[in-house]
Parts: sequence; C-alpha cells; structure tokens
Amino acid sequence: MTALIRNGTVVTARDARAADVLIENERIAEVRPGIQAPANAAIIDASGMYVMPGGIDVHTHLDMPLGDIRSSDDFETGTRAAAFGGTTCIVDYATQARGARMRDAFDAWSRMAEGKASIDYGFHMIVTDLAGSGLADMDAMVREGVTSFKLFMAYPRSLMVDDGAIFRVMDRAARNGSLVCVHAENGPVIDVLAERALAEGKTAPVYHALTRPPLAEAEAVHRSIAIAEIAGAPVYIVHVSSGDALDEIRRAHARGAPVFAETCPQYLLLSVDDLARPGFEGAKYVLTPPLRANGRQVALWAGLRDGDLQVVATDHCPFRLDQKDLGRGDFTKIPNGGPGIENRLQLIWHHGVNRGRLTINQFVELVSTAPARLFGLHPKKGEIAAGSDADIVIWDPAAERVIGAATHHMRVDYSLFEGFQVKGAARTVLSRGEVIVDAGVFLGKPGRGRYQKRAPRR
Ligand code: DUC
Ligand code: ZN
Ligand code: ZN
Repeated sequence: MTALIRNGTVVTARDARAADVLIENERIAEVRPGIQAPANAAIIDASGMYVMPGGIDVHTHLDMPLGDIRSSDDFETGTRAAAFGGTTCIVDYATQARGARMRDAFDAWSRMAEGKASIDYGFHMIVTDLAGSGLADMDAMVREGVTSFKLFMAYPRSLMVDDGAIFRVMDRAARNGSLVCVHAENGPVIDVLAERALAEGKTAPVYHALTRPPLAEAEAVHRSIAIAEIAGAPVYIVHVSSGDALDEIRRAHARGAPVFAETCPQYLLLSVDDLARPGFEGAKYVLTPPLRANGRQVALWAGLRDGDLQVVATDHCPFRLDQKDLGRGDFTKIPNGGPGIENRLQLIWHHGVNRGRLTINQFVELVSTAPARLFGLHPKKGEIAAGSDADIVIWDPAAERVIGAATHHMRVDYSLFEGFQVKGAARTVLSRGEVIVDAGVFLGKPGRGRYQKRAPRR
C-alpha cells in the first residue's frame, strides 16, 4: 500500500516543519515538502494537523492475571483503545511465576496477544525468581527480543526480590545489554504500616496512600540506583509518583549515573484527594505507588521539562468496579491499578503543550521517541524519517473532547479522568502504513499487530 500524507506539519523530537510523508510497503519512504503523489497512492490530507510518530506506551498490563481475576482489557480491547488515543505500539509486562521458567511466561503472554493485538507490541519480563536458571533465562529472553526486565521492591508475599537478586539481575543486564526496570517502594515497611492500619480499623481506600508514604518510594529509588551503580548497569525507574523520588533521581543525574525514569498521567493530574472520595469511590484510584498530595504534581512536571524524567507511560492496569469491590472493608484487597491507555496523548498534550509546560518536540520525545530509544525500538519506531515504520498519528490540535467512561473504548466502567476537558486529539492513526483509526472509527483488525523483537543496548 502506498500513501501520501500531505499539507501537515511534521513534528519529531527535534523539529517541526511543513512536509509531506510518503509511505510505501509499511514504511516511511520520504519526508519533504512537495512530494508528487505516485499514481497508486492514497492521499491523506493533513491540513491544519500535526503529523507525529505514533505513541509508544512502554508500561501496560493487558489481560494480567491477579489472583482469581484478570485486568479487564485484553490485547484486543486494550490495543484498540490505545489506537483510538494515538498509541501505535506497547510494551506489556509478562510475569515469570515463581518456580517457573521465563520462557513459560513469554509463551503465555505471546498466546494472549496473538490473534488479538491490533497494534504492534513487545514484552518486558518481570523476574520473580532467580533460583535455578534465572540468569541464563535472562540471556535467552534477550535473544527473543525481550531486552528489559522488571524487579519489584514491593509486595514481599508475591513479587518482591531481595537486594542480592536485584544486584545479580543488574549485573547480568550490564553484560547482556538489557535494561532493568524497577518498581521502587520499600515493601516490607509498607506491609507493617498496612497491617497496623487494618488492626486499627482503618480499612478505607485512602489508607492505601497513607500506608505507602513518599519516603518508602524515595528510599527504594535511592537503593535501586545505588545497586545499579555498583553493578555498572543503567536502571529505569517505573511510575515515579513523588517529588521525593524524583529528588533521588536528580541527585543521581548530577553525579552522572545512567538513570532513566518514567511517570504517568495519573501522578501528574490526580491526587490523594481522589483516593479520599466519600464511600468506596476512592477504590477507583487505588493504584501503586499511590496518588500523592494535591499541589505536589508540579514537581513531576518540572522533572519532565528538565529531562530528569524521560518517559510518560500509563501503567494501564484496569479493573472494573465489581473487581474493585473485592476490597470493600479491607483496602489491601482492592485490585491495584487503573485505566489510561487511551488518554495518555490527549492528557499530556492538553496539560503539557496547551498549558505551556512542554514544547511539541518534548511531547513527541516523552510519549514516543524516548521510550522507543530506551527500549530498543528506535529508529524503527518513534521516528518520522525514511526507513522507519509508518506508525503515525495525525493530530488535530483543535479537536475538543470530554473524557469519560460513556465514550471511551477501554473495557472498564469508569474513567480516572471523568469529565476532564481536553483540546487536541488523534484524528487519523496509521500502523505500518495502514489506517487503523480515522475520525473516530476503528478500521484495524484484531491480530494484525506484530510482536516486536527489541534490540539490546549497544
Ligand atoms: N505496579 C505496576 O507497575 N502496575 C500495577 C501495580 C503495581 O504495583
Ligand atoms: Zn509497579
Ligand atoms: Zn505496572
């Protein structure tokens, strides 16, 4: 298929210019003003629009098993919702079960995605168990294109690994060119605080935040960075939620440590006040790390502006309200996570670009190019240049939307951003040159998304 996107403003992480984009055989063939349309080309008019690399969401949990339940979007509904929002590639977290091989998790997650995903996807591997062949499994995963691993410093009863395991994984990553992602919260301390709260009859959703203080995050961020420095490995801190954690990252940058970090729209735009909503409504906002004090989000915006935070991802991990109900009367039993895969670009555009906090180039960098680079997808993804995959979002800066569960495409019966008004939205979305969303209509097919073998660091 040949297509020509005409009359738009092409925006990359570096520049913005009036140019046409010629697409041939799923890739971008040429970018320059005044391209003559080949005879067989479909013409897409982008007058008044920005033409940007499709969004890359490197933190999702689709169809994720959690005890007896699963996150409510699978790879079909989740990737379709992502496409509506202008995201054309995701990297989802597969989880090694304790006592099992990483290959088993890779196969299981591949089966979950195949036949369902309508945009391209890759996997990170959550390492829960190094007994047996864990370190060799890491090398095998890198050969499969799984070039990043996640370690939990929280959840001692299910996912947490100790500092020795963190060091060994980072040491291996330094050798095999992978990147270690860390969920940085001091799990053992949090568990004591949560037990104590429950014993005192403090069972409401807001205690999720009150038992996970910012210092529990900042301490773990500091510790993970120190361990990475000893191992000589880069580290990527997922879902940074607080200024305290960011301060640790900033200090690491000041001494030249290769530390990368992500935040998410919920930490930039919501607060513990949402978690404290009356009745059980706060359960919608139970995600981890928790939402922080109102007014403190400004620190994270500054981190994005200054480059101490490199990525905005979603941590999309939706649970329906009936699933959230499992934690009525005990906040520790509320499934952790919320929806967001569809709204990331709109929210960051509106509250970042429209409000003068980010340039359009920083926007592209944060939602697409930097995640592509860090996770071995660039320049195939995250770029508008000859040779790159034609994963493109044609963005209408004048489109006004009100975000809400009644109109979103995620399979979940609430929105974290209900009633938020935003200006700027994806009009047309192309995945490898194929129009998969146009003017609010989904044109993609489940199963057309392809697994992305990601490159290790060179
Ligand atoms: N961490 C995540 O990254 N996602 C969901 C819950 C959690 O603790
Ligand atoms: Zn996490
Ligand atoms: Zn997550």
